[in-house]
Amino acid sequence: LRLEAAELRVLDMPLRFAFETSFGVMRRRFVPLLTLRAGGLEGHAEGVMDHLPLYREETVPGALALLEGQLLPRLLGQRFATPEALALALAPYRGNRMARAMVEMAFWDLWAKHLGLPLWRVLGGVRSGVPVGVSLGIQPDAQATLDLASGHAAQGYRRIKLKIKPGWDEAPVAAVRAAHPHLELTVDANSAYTLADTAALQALDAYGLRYIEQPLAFDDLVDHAELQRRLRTPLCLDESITSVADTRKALTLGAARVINLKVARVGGHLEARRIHDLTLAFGVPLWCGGMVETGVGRAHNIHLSTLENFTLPGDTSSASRYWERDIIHESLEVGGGVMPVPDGPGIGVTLDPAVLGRVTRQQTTVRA
Ligand code: OSB
Ligand code: MG
Repeated sequence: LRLEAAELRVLDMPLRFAFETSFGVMRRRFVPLLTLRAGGLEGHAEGVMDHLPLYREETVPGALALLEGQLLPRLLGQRFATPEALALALAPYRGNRMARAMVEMAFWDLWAKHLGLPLWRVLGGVRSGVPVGVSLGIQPDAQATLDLASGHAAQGYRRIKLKIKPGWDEAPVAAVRAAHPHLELTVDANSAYTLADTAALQALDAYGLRYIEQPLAFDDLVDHAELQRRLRTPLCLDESITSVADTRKALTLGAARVINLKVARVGGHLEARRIHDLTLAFGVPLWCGGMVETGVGRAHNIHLSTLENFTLPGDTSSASRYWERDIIHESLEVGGGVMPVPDGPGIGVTLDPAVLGRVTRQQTTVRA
């Protein structure tokens, strides 16, 4: 496949509700969307970085400058026979994994379309529907948290995850657990705690949580290992895992017993599959995280979630939760706690030009 051209758009996507985490309140997403063209085919992927480096270091302006100014001009005009060949061209570059993932993932979509197969088949997936949970933001009080959790449990979501922060942890967890003794329940702190908060985290041991997600620093493994020794509840790492090397170190240190894998955080599907294979060998379960993606990013996540070791419910909840109108024609909706895997070629979803026209704020074409 000879990469002929690339389109880079920035979409302005207002959320249907404000999503509050320990690091801030998200009301809209500025979504960088990349389209690669080759041989009459198109491949799509979105970036999951934010305008500000609140989750990890990457930013939308940084990614746009890197892609437009450096990466795309170097790649366009070249032929890549496989995703592995493209990955070799990206391999020398350090960090910037969300930006690199945009190119890698768009190429996988192209590649699978070129083969005439759905992406999940090309990746080696083993299921045509994926069990999912839902991530619920910080609410004004415990009653509001309980109402929201009960509503989503009734919709069939297989696991409820509550966002927490120091001073807002045991209260919402206790409220939801009291009403739902058997619900698969987890919490996500997005790096808001330190080892000095050990007692507050130990208090959560009483509620039978499946795991506590990323309590400590985004770039830490050592303190998580220490914290895990002090807790009964398994730790799950999100922000700290950017590569298979990180994963090996985390599992060897005992820093996590569960991994949240986000393909767009680790540089793309090849690195995600290496992490998948490593965790399988370690006997550590995986689940697929989300970054409030549009249908394009969600579709990539869903295809990845079909691999064998994704044994815990992921965060790919229904697109209609976040978006009044998604940018794709197909609807990605959960039924009975299961998200069906799109079965067309590639990621199996197609862009809706009318919606795209309304939400596109910037658009650049880069040619070979
Ligand atoms: O930590 O998993 C996270 C959203 C934005 C940034 C970080 C996270 C999240 C979520 C949302 O939890 C999951 C989703 O995409 O629905
Ligand atoms: Mg998380």
